[in-house]
Amino acid sequence: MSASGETAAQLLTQIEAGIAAPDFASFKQRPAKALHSALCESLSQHNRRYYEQDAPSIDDAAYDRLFAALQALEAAFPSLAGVDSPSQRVGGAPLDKFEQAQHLLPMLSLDNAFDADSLLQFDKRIKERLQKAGKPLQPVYVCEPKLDGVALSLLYENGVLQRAATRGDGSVGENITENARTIESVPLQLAGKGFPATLEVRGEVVMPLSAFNLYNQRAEQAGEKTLVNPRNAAAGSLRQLDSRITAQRPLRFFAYSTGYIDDGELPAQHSGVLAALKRWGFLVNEHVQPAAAIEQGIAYCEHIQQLRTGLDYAIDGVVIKVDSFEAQQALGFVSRAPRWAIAYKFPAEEATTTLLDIDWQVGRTGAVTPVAKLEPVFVGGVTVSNATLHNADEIARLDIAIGDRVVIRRAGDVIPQLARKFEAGRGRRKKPAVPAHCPVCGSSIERAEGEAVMRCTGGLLCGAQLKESIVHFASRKAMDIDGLGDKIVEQLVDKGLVSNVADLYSLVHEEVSGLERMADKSAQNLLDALAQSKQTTLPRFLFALGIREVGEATARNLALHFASLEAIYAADRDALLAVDDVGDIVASHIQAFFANTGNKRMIDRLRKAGVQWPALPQTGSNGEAVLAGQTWVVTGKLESMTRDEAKAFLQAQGAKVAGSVSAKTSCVLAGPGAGSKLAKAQQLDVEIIDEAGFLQRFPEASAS
Ligand code: JCF
Repeated sequence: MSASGETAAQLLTQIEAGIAAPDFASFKQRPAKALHSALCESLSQHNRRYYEQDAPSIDDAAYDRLFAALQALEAAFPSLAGVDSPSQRVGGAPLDKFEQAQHLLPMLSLDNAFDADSLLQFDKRIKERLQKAGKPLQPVYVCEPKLDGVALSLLYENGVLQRAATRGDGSVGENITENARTIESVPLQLAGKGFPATLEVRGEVVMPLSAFNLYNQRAEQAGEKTLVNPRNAAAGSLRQLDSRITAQRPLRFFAYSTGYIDDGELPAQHSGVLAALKRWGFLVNEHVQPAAAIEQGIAYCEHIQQLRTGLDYAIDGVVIKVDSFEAQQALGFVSRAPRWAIAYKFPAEEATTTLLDIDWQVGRTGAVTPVAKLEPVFVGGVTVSNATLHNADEIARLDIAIGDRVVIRRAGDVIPQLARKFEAGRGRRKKPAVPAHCPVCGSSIERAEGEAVMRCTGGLLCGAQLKESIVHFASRKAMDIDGLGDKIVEQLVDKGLVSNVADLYSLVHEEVSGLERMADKSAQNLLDALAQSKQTTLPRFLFALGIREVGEATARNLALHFASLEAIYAADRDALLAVDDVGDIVASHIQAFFANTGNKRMIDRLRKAGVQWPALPQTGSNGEAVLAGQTWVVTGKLESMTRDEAKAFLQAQGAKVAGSVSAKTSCVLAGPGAGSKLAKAQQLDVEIIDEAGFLQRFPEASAS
């Protein structure tokens, strides 16, 4: 009962109707708590009705009244706001960028199986290994639908959500905590008891199909941008710098496993962990089932495939795991994929349509690739009007001609493929001609002996190669120039404003604002983004250069190995081959790139324009990273960098960074507010260093 004698339910109805504006300050604790629960429950229900069922039962004004009441109640009783409340999920001020987040245990990937036979082999391998390890031979499996969304790792300390991170490369992801907080099925505070003090929870974020369809229907009516497919919708929503936008996207988090834990225990089986996760407040997929033998697992795959079209979320297969953690441990890993789990992928969906034409597209490195232009056809959840044909040999192999009926195949997120000819067109069939000259710049096309790829010899004089290389240069993992997408690049090149990436940095306001669909404000934003991008890192810069076969990982290895661009210039073939990931072919591409005077001039111009990066740490005289073999723990608040930045720096020096202190810890970097970890370090007599001491020892840390 409240101060005025109403029950929570009655009060709620009155607030919703706008006839009661209670003075919460006069409430006692108990009725306040009861009303708080009722408000939370009601707001969640209305969210679901609005976003997923398209059946709102109240208008926006009534919803706003309920929300305002919740906020006022929490202002009067701040202790209520700490628990799982919709008020904690509205999103906050936009971020400039996402910080890096180091996973305490790597996020795993899964090996794939495409048929029952591969599942039988999986089972056989497991039994053989278990036998060698002296473990019971008949493993129990756990099967679950494989959600087609975005992987997320949640870190809880003492039951409170500390951080949410995307998978990234499996070791380091992006810190998207503010966005994850807006997802109702992400507990801000764990329920129940018995969870480890430190707990990483892994799972998948999806946008329910009903919510996705509804979102697009509403966006279309409002003349706004629609979302491409539910997976992209989930990924795009999680990557918003403005969490208030994420808060308006109907996302759902399903937990499927744990990562690092400390100070606590988990059940001895995967199925037990899933049950525990449910008790702690997570959604766990309702179709999870044990299988006493692999044959049951295979039957499960067929069963789920039947269910697939009736589900309200996208799935692309089934995950089968060994239930016992003891057996999992005995089985171990091959690189990042566990031997104790496998992803059965559903067969690709196919559809028949007509081949209208063949286009030849020129990529960043000059590769000329045929693309089939198709009569639009709906397959695998999207409408497809282009399909890749890989190369000219593929056209011959498929024996296709314009006007033929062809089968299109699309699996998951991959580019649609032209699988085979279904039926030849009538009359004299027009066989596609293979061009001898670049369709964009007219330069001759070369095809190396024994290679399938045809290449335009125009280099950066070819408009297509130039455009693609600028788009690559500006891309998120390269120079990260926000707002420099393909439409803008197209205009910049076509107008002759940019004929080299270095030209980007001499663009002026009038030139940019003169482009189509470029308001004054966006022009300034682009110039600001260009200016900002000048402060970069060596790995990003190397990747941005677009050297053939030098992807993000190779660029990072090169940077860490040589520590400076000058050292890479100076490296001979053997020196290059000593880098992880660099083989003969990559080494040749790197040497050819830096031997080219045009490339050198471009790099000089970029550096003159102010493109720079902090010096990288030198490796020790033995060539090993300075902190190789050490384990560090970072805790408390830091001033000159975030904890994640400190962790990334330590890792770049070769240290392992752990989430908890043990006797094996080499050193603890502790800022103000460090709690139990600091105490434990003192107790174990582990070296402790404060931020000032850390910066004295590693002055370069504050710049990285
Ligand atoms: O649903 C998924 N996409 C999914 C991915 C489910 C799982 O149980 C997974 C996973 C990726 C890795 N388990 C692992 C170990």
